[in-house]
Amino acid sequence: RKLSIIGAPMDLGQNRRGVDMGPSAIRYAGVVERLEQLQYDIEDLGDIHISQPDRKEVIEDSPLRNLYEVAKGNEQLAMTVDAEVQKGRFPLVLGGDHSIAIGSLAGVAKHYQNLGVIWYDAHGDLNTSETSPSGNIHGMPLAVSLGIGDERLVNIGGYEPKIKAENVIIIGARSLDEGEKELIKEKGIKVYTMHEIDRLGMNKVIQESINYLANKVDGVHLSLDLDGLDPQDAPGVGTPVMGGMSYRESHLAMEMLAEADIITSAEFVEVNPILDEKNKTASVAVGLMGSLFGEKLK
Ligand code: DIR
Ligand code: MN
Ligand code: MN
Ligand code: MN
Repeated sequence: RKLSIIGAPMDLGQNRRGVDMGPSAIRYAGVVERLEQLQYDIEDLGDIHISQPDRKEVIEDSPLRNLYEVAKGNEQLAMTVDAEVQKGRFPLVLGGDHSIAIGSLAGVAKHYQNLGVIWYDAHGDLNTSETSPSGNIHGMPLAVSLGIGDERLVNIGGYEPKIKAENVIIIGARSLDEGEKELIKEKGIKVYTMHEIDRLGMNKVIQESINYLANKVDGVHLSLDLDGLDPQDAPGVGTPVMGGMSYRESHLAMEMLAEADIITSAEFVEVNPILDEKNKTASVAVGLMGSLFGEKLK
């Protein structure tokens, strides 16, 4: 099994500095060593380049903060991810803020007819420039990947849409904006909010999710935002929301996905070491990767 690690040190999709150091924090927490123990052929490709906005020209002509730099970084990421998938390697992308899912999915989705997506997050990331309360692109990548939003983001990688609404599952939502709720209804997107997770339990939620995608998709991308976890377990994130999925619920989810052997690409995003407690959140991320890549099955 071949795995390529790609760092995406992006912090321009939101307004808290430090999440660009996420890839370093995750490497420092031992991601390569941890996954090497699982008999993976691992190549760490290092970080893609993110250009910084020109501070002399503060262009506020768009409700999308840092649109040009976010788009450029994601074009770069899409090319890198595409090349790894082409080589038959599993792309594991380390964020960076969640706007990098635009590039990951642009690189991956062209290799599939029906790519499934599991979006593990406190948020829906289904905003557009019209519905966004913040102008932050990290609140938009799922909408963009569905082909909804600014063309300069939607067309990254040279095609659209990347994914279909019926192949998406959101898990852990507890902070959805009005426009996001409308889009979920309109598109019939499958969502397990914290309410459903409390009622059904994570075991049932993941079983149902696997069944929902089975016979429908030819690959599944896992997009895991660390703020999906409860802030007690993952404090180093830019937009924490109380009442999240626990450390154990999250491990169970990863273990079940490993057992089902359905995940074909993944990203772990929003680790911000500046807001963290002694790199705890990066360590949690690495532990979850261990479970996702089959530690329990070994
Ligand atoms: C909010 C926050 N819905 C926004 N989104 C976040 O700005 O669009 N996504 N934090 O991860
Ligand atoms: Mn290709
Ligand atoms: Mn997110
Ligand atoms: Mn989030």
